[in-house]
Amino acid sequence: MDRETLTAQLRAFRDEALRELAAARGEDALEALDVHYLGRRGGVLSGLMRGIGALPAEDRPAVGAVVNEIRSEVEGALAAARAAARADALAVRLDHEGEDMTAPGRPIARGVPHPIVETVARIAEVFGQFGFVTYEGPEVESDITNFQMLNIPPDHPARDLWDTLYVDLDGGLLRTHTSPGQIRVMHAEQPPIRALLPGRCFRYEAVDASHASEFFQVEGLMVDEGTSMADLRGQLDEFGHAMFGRGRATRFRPGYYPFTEPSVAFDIGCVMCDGSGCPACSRTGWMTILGAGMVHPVVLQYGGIDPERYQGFAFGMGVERIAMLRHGIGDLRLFLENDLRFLEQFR
Ligand code: 2U9
Repeated sequence: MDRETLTAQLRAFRDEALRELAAARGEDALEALDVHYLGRRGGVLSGLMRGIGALPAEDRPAVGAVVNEIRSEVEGALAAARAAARADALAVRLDHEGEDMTAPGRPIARGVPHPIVETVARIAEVFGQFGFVTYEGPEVESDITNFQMLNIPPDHPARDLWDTLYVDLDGGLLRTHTSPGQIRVMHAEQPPIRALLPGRCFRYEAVDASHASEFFQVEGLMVDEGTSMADLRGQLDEFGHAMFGRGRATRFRPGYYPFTEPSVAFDIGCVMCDGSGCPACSRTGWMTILGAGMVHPVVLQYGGIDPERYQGFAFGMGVERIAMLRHGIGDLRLFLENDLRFLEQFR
């Protein structure tokens, strides 16, 4: 190998490499050409450089200078081609990914209050106008707070009114009504008390269209000096009219609860037939919407309140029943199924 031949081969290498670089498309293709022509091991230029060792010593510096010149020329062309390829790729990406500012927005799905939540809110609004304040109590209570302090001693026949679910924890049970919360309020507050207790309650039930093992209750409790049955009658009357219409008939009937004495059932004129009698009201023309009464003196005492000085009334209602009557819903299991076709009707 002589100097002229090697120099000619180097120039041919340069011309070919520059041609290939100019024709290459994409960063991957440029990477392959980089390895092929300039790779330290096995690259075309490395192979040519081995020829330098075979030249006479006086020729080597001149050929070495040619090698350096050609290497930097090819490296420069490669860097420029890489920059151009990156710019092309970015332009293509932006072309595909660019935001279309004229596209319509994606709708944001908005929820609706569950009909039970909405009904509780409406009940709280009506009684809120009489000064009732909403409290909440725990769902796990004890035999003492759920029964004994409400004048329902162990082994008393009244226990049969509540089929109770017990939990494996310190004799706990799932509250069968929100009444134990009222006991807590009496201990926490001084009269006058006007407390509203909404919440989930639990009973061991055979489930059907009008029974579930979990349901919502709202209870009210008023304690003050001189509170009477007339106050109860007036406030429930107003409640019945606010919830079911101004022209609605209302009535008290005698009832029984261990924690109130006397006790009553509060009825409204049937929402289906307006009082003339139909299957929905068993042809009586009346529907019971809640129970109530004057708080039993023993229960006041359990709440730390002196029954010689204070009187109180209490009432309790099943929220599902109120919601069903207000919206014409025939099966209370619908409230628990989370079926959007049902729930969206309350938007
Ligand atoms: C205290 C004292 C008395 C709450 C009351 C009722 C009558 C009543 C039922 C209605 C339908 C329960 O959901 S239901 O099954 N409740 O009829 N509740 S008086 O009396 C109380 C509460 C707390 C300290």
